[in-house]
Amino acid sequence: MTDLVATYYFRPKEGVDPKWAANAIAEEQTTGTWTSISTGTKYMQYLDGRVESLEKEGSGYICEVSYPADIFETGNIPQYLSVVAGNLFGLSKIAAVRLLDIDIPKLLVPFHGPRFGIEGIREIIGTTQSGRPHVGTIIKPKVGLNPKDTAEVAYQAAIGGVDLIKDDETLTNQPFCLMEDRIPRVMERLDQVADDTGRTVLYAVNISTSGDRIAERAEQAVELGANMVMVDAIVCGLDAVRVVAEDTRNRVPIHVHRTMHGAITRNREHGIAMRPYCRFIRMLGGDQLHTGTVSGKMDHDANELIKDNMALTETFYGLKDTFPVASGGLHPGGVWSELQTLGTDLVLQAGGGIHGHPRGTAAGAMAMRQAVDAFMEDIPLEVYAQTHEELQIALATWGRS
Ligand code: RUB
Repeated sequence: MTDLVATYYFRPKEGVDPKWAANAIAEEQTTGTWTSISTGTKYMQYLDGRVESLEKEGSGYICEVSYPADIFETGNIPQYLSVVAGNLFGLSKIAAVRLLDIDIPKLLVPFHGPRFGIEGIREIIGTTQSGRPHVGTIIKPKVGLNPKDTAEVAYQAAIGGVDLIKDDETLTNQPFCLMEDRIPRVMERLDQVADDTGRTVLYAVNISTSGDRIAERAEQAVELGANMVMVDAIVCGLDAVRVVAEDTRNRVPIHVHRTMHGAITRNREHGIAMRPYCRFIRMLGGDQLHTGTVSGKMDHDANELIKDNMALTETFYGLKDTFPVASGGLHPGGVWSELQTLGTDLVLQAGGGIHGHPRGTAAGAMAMRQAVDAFMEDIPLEVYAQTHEELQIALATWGRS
């Protein structure tokens, strides 16, 4: 296969022929425009987009459009996006259009993918044998803690049993919590946990910033001791993931958050589904990626989510897997549904669902781990909770979801 095939859902406006609409997408994104032009030559025809299929779907249609590999500048992700997800969203005769998926040929994937992947991260945490899901937390409140208090919250979560601690998306390097102070303090407390328990806990430092500074910021974070970095791939631009992944000074896994994605992915008829993002972020080198929960606070479609996670883990040109992260309103009472639906190669990440535990952060982390243990031992949550107080309190506080 040398073409990139993009699958779109679209709904034409009343009276508009769906075949015309599908062709309009293929032409707008390749060699055509709204009228015939005198500047076209026969040579450009090899760059034409083609409608490969068109089928009715609900109140709209699904079409596959193939784009010849030659239209792409190999490795230029902004340019890839301009072709498969460019002007088409604004065509006035098409009421709604959503990019559902992309099938990308190998020659357009000159990337190394995740450096660590699921396997590499499991090795760091020590869960290769058990294969248990990882538990993570987002420091809460999102912003407002100083470096010392951030480190204390991180310590409590780590001692309670989380595998991963991360900054929230709006915390970067503000004066009230500078990286140069925050990172050493958090890492010192995590080292203490390692000394006391023998467990390594990752700290994903949010290095999201302007494109010309992000590699330097990743390096700074790693020099200060960070053992993971976090990139907000949508607000930074997807290519930021590649910049950090390919920087040889960055030797730590990359946690990819997707703040702002709801503006693009949420509408089932218009925008871009999460699937193409999963494929892009995996090839660009994201070691972990938020894809959503089935029980949490964010809108989701379980069928899409299952396949999104598959896109991160199925065979793909020899690249390593990306670890899917379930996050957003997660708490111990939701753990069972997450694992039953999404499997155990999953990072279960809870902010409020840990720090909101009536007995505090450490107890919240313990409750999350107990919920995971219950699932892994196939003991119903309520039964397991009878002998695990932290879980019992969590279930009494938030119930099951
Ligand atoms: C979760 C949180 C994350 C969201 C993002 O906090 O702050 O940023 O999970 O979700 P809490 P997604 O656990 O308190 O809800 O990446 O799925 O959009």
